[in-house]
Amino acid sequence: MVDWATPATFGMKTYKEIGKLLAGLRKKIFGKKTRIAVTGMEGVGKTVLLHALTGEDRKPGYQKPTRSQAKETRTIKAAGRKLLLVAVPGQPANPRAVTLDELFRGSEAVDGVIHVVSAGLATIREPGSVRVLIEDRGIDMIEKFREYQRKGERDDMEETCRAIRDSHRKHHAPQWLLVAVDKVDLYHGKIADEQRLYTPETRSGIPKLLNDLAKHVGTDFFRWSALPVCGRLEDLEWNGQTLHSQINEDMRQAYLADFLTELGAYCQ
Ligand SMILES: Nc1nc2c(ncn2[C@@H]2O[C@H](COP(=O)(O)OP(=O)(O)OP(=O)(O)O)[C@@H](O)[C@H]2O)c(=O)[nH]1
Ligand SMILES: [Mg+2]
Repeated sequence: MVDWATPATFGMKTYKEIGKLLAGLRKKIFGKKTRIAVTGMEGVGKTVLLHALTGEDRKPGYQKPTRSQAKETRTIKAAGRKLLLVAVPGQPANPRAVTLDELFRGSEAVDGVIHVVSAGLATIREPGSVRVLIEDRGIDMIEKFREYQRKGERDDMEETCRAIRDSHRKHHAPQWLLVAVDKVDLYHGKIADEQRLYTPETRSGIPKLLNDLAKHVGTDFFRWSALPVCGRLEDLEWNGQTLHSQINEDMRQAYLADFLTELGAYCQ
Protein backbone atom coordinates (compact mmCIF):
# COMPACT_ATOMS: atom_id res chain seq x y z
CA MET A 1 0.00 0.00 0.00
CA VAL A 2 1.23 3.49 -0.78
CA ASP A 3 2.06 5.55 2.30
CA TRP A 4 0.21 8.84 1.85
CA ALA A 5 1.94 10.48 4.78
CA THR A 6 5.48 9.97 3.64
CA PRO A 7 6.45 10.15 -0.01
CA ALA A 8 8.63 7.21 -1.00
CA THR A 9 11.60 9.37 -1.92
CA PHE A 10 11.49 11.35 1.37
CA GLY A 11 14.63 10.81 3.46
CA MET A 12 16.20 8.73 0.71
CA LYS A 13 17.37 11.74 -1.19
CA THR A 14 18.50 15.29 -0.40
CA TYR A 15 16.32 18.29 -1.16
CA LYS A 16 18.47 19.06 -4.20
CA GLU A 17 18.27 15.50 -5.48
CA ILE A 18 14.48 15.49 -5.18
CA GLY A 19 14.39 18.73 -7.17
CA LYS A 20 16.38 17.09 -9.91
CA LEU A 21 14.21 13.99 -9.82
CA LEU A 22 11.10 16.11 -10.18
CA ALA A 23 12.53 18.04 -13.11
CA GLY A 24 13.43 14.75 -14.79
CA LEU A 25 9.98 13.31 -14.22
CA ARG A 26 8.28 16.45 -15.46
CA LYS A 27 10.31 16.27 -18.65
CA LYS A 28 9.48 12.60 -19.00
CA ILE A 29 5.77 13.11 -18.56
CA PHE A 30 5.17 16.50 -20.11
CA GLY A 31 8.30 17.00 -22.20
CA LYS A 32 7.63 17.69 -25.84
CA LYS A 33 9.26 15.28 -28.23
CA THR A 34 11.83 16.85 -30.51
CA ARG A 35 10.39 16.69 -34.02
CA ILE A 36 12.84 16.10 -36.83
CA ALA A 37 12.21 16.00 -40.57
CA VAL A 38 14.24 13.49 -42.56
CA THR A 39 14.64 14.77 -46.11
CA GLY A 40 16.58 13.68 -49.18
CA MET A 41 15.99 12.50 -52.72
CA GLU A 42 14.87 9.03 -53.82
CA GLY A 43 17.13 6.11 -53.03
CA VAL A 44 19.64 7.95 -50.82
CA GLY A 45 18.83 5.69 -47.86
CA LYS A 46 16.34 7.56 -45.60
CA THR A 47 14.15 4.58 -44.75
CA VAL A 48 17.10 2.22 -44.25
CA LEU A 49 18.71 4.82 -41.96
CA LEU A 50 15.50 5.05 -39.88
CA HIS A 51 15.47 1.26 -39.59
CA ALA A 52 19.14 1.22 -38.56
CA LEU A 53 18.62 3.93 -35.94
CA THR A 54 15.70 2.07 -34.34
CA GLY A 55 17.43 -1.32 -34.68
CA GLU A 56 14.52 -2.87 -36.55
CA ASP A 57 16.91 -3.92 -39.32
CA ARG A 58 18.36 -6.51 -36.92
CA LYS A 59 15.08 -8.34 -36.40
CA PRO A 60 14.95 -11.81 -37.98
CA GLY A 61 13.47 -11.80 -41.46
CA TYR A 62 14.10 -8.08 -42.02
CA GLN A 63 13.73 -7.12 -45.66
CA LYS A 64 15.14 -3.91 -47.05
CA PRO A 65 12.45 -1.40 -47.99
CA THR A 66 11.11 -0.68 -51.42
CA ARG A 67 10.42 2.87 -52.62
CA SER A 68 8.51 4.79 -49.91
CA GLN A 69 4.98 5.76 -50.91
CA ALA A 70 4.10 7.77 -47.80
CA LYS A 71 5.74 9.52 -44.86
CA GLU A 72 7.38 7.23 -42.30
CA THR A 73 7.54 8.04 -38.60
CA ARG A 74 9.80 6.56 -35.93
CA THR A 75 10.69 7.46 -32.34
CA ILE A 76 14.26 7.06 -31.16
CA LYS A 77 16.21 8.11 -28.08
CA ALA A 78 19.36 10.20 -28.23
CA ALA A 79 21.08 11.92 -25.31
CA GLY A 80 18.16 10.93 -23.07
CA ARG A 81 15.59 12.68 -25.24
CA LYS A 82 12.81 11.27 -27.33
CA LEU A 83 13.11 12.23 -30.94
CA LEU A 84 10.30 11.88 -33.42
CA LEU A 85 11.72 11.37 -36.90
CA VAL A 86 9.45 11.92 -39.89
CA ALA A 87 10.87 10.84 -43.26
CA VAL A 88 9.61 12.54 -46.40
CA PRO A 89 9.28 10.13 -49.37
CA GLY A 90 11.77 10.99 -52.12
CA GLN A 91 9.61 10.19 -55.12
CA PRO A 92 8.48 13.47 -56.70
CA ALA A 93 4.75 12.86 -56.27
CA ASN A 94 1.84 14.00 -54.13
CA PRO A 95 2.80 12.30 -50.82
CA ARG A 96 6.19 14.07 -50.91
CA ALA A 97 4.63 17.50 -51.56
CA VAL A 98 2.01 16.96 -48.84
CA THR A 99 4.58 15.85 -46.26
CA LEU A 100 6.94 18.75 -47.06
CA ASP A 101 4.03 21.17 -46.67
CA GLU A 102 2.96 19.58 -43.39
CA LEU A 103 6.46 19.72 -41.89
CA PHE A 104 7.62 23.11 -43.18
CA ARG A 105 4.53 25.12 -44.05
CA GLY A 106 2.09 23.86 -41.44
CA SER A 107 1.04 25.16 -38.04
CA GLU A 108 3.75 23.30 -36.08
CA ALA A 109 7.40 23.65 -37.09
CA VAL A 110 9.98 20.89 -36.87
CA ASP A 111 12.89 21.48 -34.48
CA GLY A 112 15.56 20.18 -36.82
CA VAL A 113 16.27 18.43 -40.10
CA ILE A 114 18.33 15.40 -41.04
CA HIS A 115 19.04 15.81 -44.72
CA VAL A 116 20.28 12.58 -46.29
CA VAL A 117 22.63 12.54 -49.28
CA SER A 118 24.70 9.61 -50.48
CA ALA A 119 27.75 11.00 -52.30
CA GLY A 120 26.14 10.43 -55.69
CA LEU A 121 25.26 6.83 -54.85
CA ALA A 122 21.48 7.02 -54.62
CA THR A 123 19.86 3.80 -55.81
CA ILE A 124 17.63 3.90 -58.88
CA ARG A 125 15.12 1.10 -58.45
CA GLU A 126 13.03 1.12 -61.61
CA PRO A 127 14.58 -0.98 -64.40
CA GLY A 128 12.98 1.35 -66.99
CA SER A 129 14.76 4.40 -65.57
CA VAL A 130 18.06 2.49 -65.42
CA ARG A 131 17.73 1.56 -69.11
CA VAL A 132 16.96 5.13 -70.19
CA LEU A 133 19.96 6.50 -68.32
CA ILE A 134 22.36 3.89 -69.70
CA GLU A 135 21.10 3.50 -73.25
CA ASP A 136 19.62 6.89 -74.13
CA ARG A 137 21.67 9.26 -72.00
CA GLY A 138 25.00 7.49 -72.12
CA ILE A 139 25.38 7.26 -68.33
CA ASP A 140 27.17 3.94 -68.67
CA MET A 141 29.95 4.14 -66.06
CA ILE A 142 29.70 4.44 -62.28
CA GLU A 143 31.59 7.76 -62.32
CA LYS A 144 29.09 9.25 -64.80
CA PHE A 145 26.25 7.84 -62.67
CA ARG A 146 27.67 9.55 -59.56
CA GLU A 147 28.00 12.86 -61.34
CA TYR A 148 24.37 12.62 -62.45
CA GLN A 149 23.16 11.68 -58.98
CA ARG A 150 25.21 14.39 -57.29
CA LYS A 151 23.42 16.97 -59.41
CA GLY A 152 20.12 15.45 -58.27
CA GLU A 153 21.26 15.68 -54.64
CA ARG A 154 22.19 19.35 -55.09
CA ASP A 155 18.78 20.17 -56.62
CA ASP A 156 17.08 18.26 -53.83
CA MET A 157 19.06 20.19 -51.18
CA GLU A 158 17.84 23.40 -52.82
CA GLU A 159 14.25 22.24 -52.40
CA THR A 160 14.82 21.48 -48.71
CA CYS A 161 16.47 24.90 -48.26
CA ARG A 162 13.41 26.57 -49.79
CA ALA A 163 11.15 24.65 -47.41
CA ILE A 164 13.30 25.71 -44.43
CA ARG A 165 13.15 29.37 -45.52
CA ASP A 166 9.34 29.16 -45.68
CA SER A 167 9.24 27.60 -42.22
CA HIS A 168 11.51 30.32 -40.80
CA ARG A 169 9.28 33.04 -42.14
CA LYS A 170 6.48 31.67 -39.96
CA HIS A 171 8.18 30.00 -37.00
CA HIS A 172 11.94 30.86 -36.84
CA ALA A 173 12.50 27.12 -37.00
CA PRO A 174 14.03 24.61 -37.71
CA GLN A 175 17.24 25.93 -36.20
CA TRP A 176 19.59 23.17 -37.28
CA LEU A 177 20.28 20.72 -40.07
CA LEU A 178 22.49 17.66 -39.99
CA VAL A 179 23.63 16.41 -43.39
CA ALA A 180 23.81 12.61 -43.25
CA VAL A 181 26.36 11.66 -45.91
CA ASP A 182 25.03 8.15 -46.14
CA LYS A 183 26.42 4.94 -47.69
CA VAL A 184 29.91 5.59 -46.29
CA ASP A 185 30.60 1.88 -46.82
CA LEU A 186 30.71 2.62 -50.57
CA TYR A 187 33.05 5.65 -50.46
CA HIS A 188 35.18 4.85 -47.42
CA GLY A 189 38.31 4.44 -49.58
CA LYS A 190 37.99 8.08 -50.70
CA ILE A 191 36.52 9.55 -47.56
CA ALA A 192 38.80 12.61 -47.43
CA ASP A 193 37.52 13.72 -50.86
CA GLU A 194 33.92 13.36 -49.67
CA GLN A 195 34.58 15.18 -46.43
CA ARG A 196 35.96 18.14 -48.37
CA LEU A 197 32.70 18.39 -50.34
CA TYR A 198 30.69 18.91 -47.15
CA THR A 199 32.90 21.20 -45.05
CA PRO A 200 31.38 24.62 -44.27
CA GLU A 201 34.43 26.36 -45.79
CA THR A 202 33.71 24.84 -49.22
CA ARG A 203 32.26 27.63 -51.34
CA SER A 204 30.23 25.54 -53.73
CA GLY A 205 27.67 22.74 -53.81
CA ILE A 206 25.75 21.81 -50.69
CA PRO A 207 27.83 23.89 -48.20
CA LYS A 208 27.19 27.02 -50.28
CA LEU A 209 23.44 26.37 -50.28
CA LEU A 210 23.43 25.87 -46.50
CA ASN A 211 25.68 28.85 -45.77
CA ASP A 212 23.46 31.05 -47.94
CA LEU A 213 20.42 29.74 -46.08
CA ALA A 214 22.06 30.48 -42.71
CA LYS A 215 22.85 34.03 -43.84
CA HIS A 216 19.30 34.51 -45.05
CA VAL A 217 17.54 33.35 -41.88
CA GLY A 218 20.29 34.67 -39.56
CA THR A 219 23.33 32.70 -38.43
CA ASP A 220 22.12 32.88 -34.81
CA PHE A 221 19.04 30.93 -35.86
CA PHE A 222 20.53 28.22 -38.02
CA ARG A 223 23.46 25.80 -37.65
CA TRP A 224 24.48 22.90 -39.79
CA SER A 225 27.12 20.21 -40.04
CA ALA A 226 27.72 17.03 -42.00
CA LEU A 227 28.64 13.52 -40.88
CA PRO A 228 29.17 10.22 -42.68
CA VAL A 229 26.79 7.41 -41.79
CA CYS A 230 25.85 3.94 -42.96
CA GLY A 231 22.45 2.27 -42.76
CA ARG A 232 23.34 -0.93 -44.54
CA LEU A 233 26.32 -2.78 -46.01
CA GLU A 234 25.68 -3.52 -49.65
CA ASP A 235 27.54 -3.47 -52.98
CA LEU A 236 26.28 -1.08 -55.63
CA GLU A 237 25.96 -2.24 -59.19
CA TRP A 238 25.68 -0.03 -62.29
CA ASN A 239 25.73 -1.31 -65.87
CA GLY A 240 27.78 -4.38 -64.94
CA GLN A 241 30.27 -2.41 -62.79
CA THR A 242 30.35 -3.05 -59.04
CA LEU A 243 31.32 -0.68 -56.27
CA HIS A 244 32.07 -2.82 -53.23
CA SER A 245 30.98 -2.20 -49.67
CA GLN A 246 34.26 -1.45 -47.87
CA ILE A 247 33.59 -1.49 -44.12
CA ASN A 248 32.53 -4.15 -41.61
CA GLU A 249 29.54 -4.36 -39.28
CA ASP A 250 31.46 -2.99 -36.25
CA MET A 251 32.41 0.07 -38.24
CA ARG A 252 28.82 0.54 -39.41
CA GLN A 253 27.63 0.46 -35.78
CA ALA A 254 30.33 2.95 -34.80
CA TYR A 255 29.24 5.36 -37.54
CA LEU A 256 25.64 5.05 -36.34
CA ALA A 257 26.70 5.72 -32.74
CA ASP A 258 28.65 8.85 -33.73
CA PHE A 259 25.70 10.02 -35.75
CA LEU A 260 23.33 9.58 -32.79
CA THR A 261 25.75 11.47 -30.54
CA GLU A 262 25.84 14.44 -32.94
CA LEU A 263 22.05 14.30 -33.27
CA GLY A 264 21.70 14.29 -29.49
CA ALA A 265 23.97 17.33 -29.23
CA TYR A 266 21.78 19.28 -31.63
CA CYS A 267 18.71 18.39 -29.58
CA GLN A 268 20.09 19.66 -26.25
N1 LIG B 1 25.78 0.40 -49.59
C1 LIG B 1 24.76 0.96 -48.97
N2 LIG B 1 23.53 0.89 -49.48
C2 LIG B 1 22.52 1.48 -48.81
C3 LIG B 1 22.70 2.16 -47.58
N3 LIG B 1 21.51 2.62 -47.16
C4 LIG B 1 20.61 2.25 -48.10
N4 LIG B 1 21.22 1.56 -49.10
C5 LIG B 1 20.62 1.04 -50.32
O1 LIG B 1 19.89 2.08 -50.91
C6 LIG B 1 18.56 1.65 -51.20
C7 LIG B 1 17.62 2.79 -50.99
O2 LIG B 1 17.47 2.99 -49.60
P1 LIG B 1 16.11 3.54 -48.99
O3 LIG B 1 16.33 3.73 -47.54
O4 LIG B 1 14.97 2.71 -49.39
O5 LIG B 1 16.06 4.95 -49.73
P2 LIG B 1 15.04 6.15 -49.48
O6 LIG B 1 15.86 7.38 -49.34
O7 LIG B 1 14.12 5.81 -48.39
O8 LIG B 1 14.30 6.21 -50.87
P3 LIG B 1 12.74 6.62 -51.15
O9 LIG B 1 11.89 5.79 -50.28
O10 LIG B 1 12.58 6.31 -52.61
O11 LIG B 1 12.65 8.08 -50.89
C8 LIG B 1 18.33 0.46 -50.26
O12 LIG B 1 17.46 -0.44 -50.81
C9 LIG B 1 19.69 -0.13 -50.11
O13 LIG B 1 19.84 -1.02 -51.16
C10 LIG B 1 24.02 2.23 -47.06
O14 LIG B 1 24.30 2.81 -46.00
N5 LIG B 1 25.00 1.62 -47.80
MG1 LIG C 1 12.17 5.38 -48.31
